[in-house]
Amino acid sequence: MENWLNKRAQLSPHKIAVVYQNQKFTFAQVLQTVQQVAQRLKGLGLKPKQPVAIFGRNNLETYYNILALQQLSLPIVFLNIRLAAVELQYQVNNSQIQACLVDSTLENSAIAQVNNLRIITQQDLQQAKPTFYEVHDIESSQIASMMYTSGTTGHPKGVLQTWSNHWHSAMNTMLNFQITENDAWLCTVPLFHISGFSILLRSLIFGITIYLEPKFDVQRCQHLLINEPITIFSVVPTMLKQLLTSYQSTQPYNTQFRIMFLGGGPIDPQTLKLCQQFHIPTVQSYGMTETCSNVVALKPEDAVRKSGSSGQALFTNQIRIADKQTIGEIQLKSPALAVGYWQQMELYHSKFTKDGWYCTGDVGYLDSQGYLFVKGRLDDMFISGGENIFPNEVENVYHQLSAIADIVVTSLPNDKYGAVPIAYLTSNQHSLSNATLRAFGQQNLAHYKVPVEFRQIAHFPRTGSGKIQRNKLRFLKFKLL
Ligand code: S0N
Ligand code: AMP
Ligand code: MG
Ligand code: MG
Repeated sequence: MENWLNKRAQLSPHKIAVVYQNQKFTFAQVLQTVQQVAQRLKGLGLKPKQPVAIFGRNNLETYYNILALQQLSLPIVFLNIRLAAVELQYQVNNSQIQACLVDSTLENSAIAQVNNLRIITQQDLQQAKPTFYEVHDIESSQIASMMYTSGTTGHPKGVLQTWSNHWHSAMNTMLNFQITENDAWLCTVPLFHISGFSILLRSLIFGITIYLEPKFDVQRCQHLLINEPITIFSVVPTMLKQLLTSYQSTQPYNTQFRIMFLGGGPIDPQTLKLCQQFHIPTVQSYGMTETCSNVVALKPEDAVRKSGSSGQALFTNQIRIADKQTIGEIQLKSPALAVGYWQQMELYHSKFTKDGWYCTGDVGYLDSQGYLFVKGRLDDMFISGGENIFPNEVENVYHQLSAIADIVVTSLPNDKYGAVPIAYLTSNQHSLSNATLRAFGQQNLAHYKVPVEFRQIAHFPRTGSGKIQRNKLRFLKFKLL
């Protein structure tokens, strides 16, 4: 295949590719700028094939940097800008990136504390000598991007997403949503997550406009949805809920708006009901980094009739419940399924059944028409505002403190984020305080992973074999630190 941006700029040069802070750029203009950035990157001596990281907010710099790396056929490692320096250090070491492109708002953030990393700032780019490069065709089986995901054991793993994976994901999404060139997509979800990056790729493939926003600002989004010809908006539950709280006092959205595309975590029935009351066309979906965005989604026309369901497997995907149980682990097959974990192929293969189905770790059931209902997780992972939290990762950080004898992190329901982490701990020291424990967490973890409460208990309830009984924790008497 030809490079997607180059192809798109040939097919629809005058179409608006991106709108950012009211500035509009056509695909032809985007290509021109991206070529300049790519020439400068070439001038900085980037080597072929070795991955390069992006550390950026949703802004034009990040947008152009991503597309410029694609001009140079370099695999992109997307780093989550909320991570702490130690977490970034692991991913930087593990991914063997040759450099990291940092946007100008983040130069003094955690990324600056990472060792052995070649950082390329926007200023470095501006000072670089433009150098000729050749655009190569896209090889479908090549790695386009890599995004880290944690697990119940071990370190985060780099999910390897190929061009073919992204292509299939986009095609399935197009078939389901019947996307045409008249669509326009609001993107406030991070480009470093598949929720956001997939929008950028769809824009290239379908020739549609992205409204790119640096952060999720409720009033700003309402304004855009009312006044701009936006037709689709990707949201996680916390974003949808925040939109609903101010919806009644706003005008209705523009008449072309047709899909509030909801994914990234569980949603409560009350919120879906409110969407119906307000006539907000909310379409639930189920997907993950490993499947390069949604693999299962409702059809827009089913949104109300099948409210609560995440929908059917998209055209080239298959889902089943493990061992033909009524409710059990969700397993799937999809050409959008990532091809591995970076340098941990054995671990990746261990996630498949003997007959080749990918085990998601999620639990659900299918109704008689094949509609999926997601009910929970097999492990302790939970989601806060669209970000995954693996309790063991947080516990391991706190185990470094000798004052803590034992610690267990669990989720507490939260109106805004769906859930937030809290910790139960045992300690023989009196000096521990919420403030010091939170400060320690914030040094070592992304802030959304830091427990909001620390509950000191006398001892942990355990099974005969000594395993902590997590389900009994919430009934214990505790002292709030
Ligand atoms: C919820 C968001 C928007 C909050 O960000 P905001 O308001 O910009 O926060 P900040 O101003 O930076 O920080 C303020 C304080 O809030 C804390 N904080 C920030 N985020 C969270 C959070 N998630 N949970 C808890 N606390 C949070 C900060 O730490 C700060 O406090 P202090 O000062 O103490 O540091 C933001 O978190 C956000 O954008 N979330 C969404 C992320 C996302 O997109 N997740 C999806 C990942 N999954 C996938 O991509 C697969 C699913 C998928 O592809 C998909 C998903 C949705 C829709 C469509 C699809 C699709 O299939 O295409
Ligand atoms: P990530 O690893 O960040 O890509 O997050 C993917 C995870 O989000 C899935 O494995 C699920 O646990 C969760 N998730 C995604 N969609 C839904 C949904 N519709 N309902 C419940 N959980 C979901
Ligand atoms: Mg995951
Ligand atoms: Mg905020």
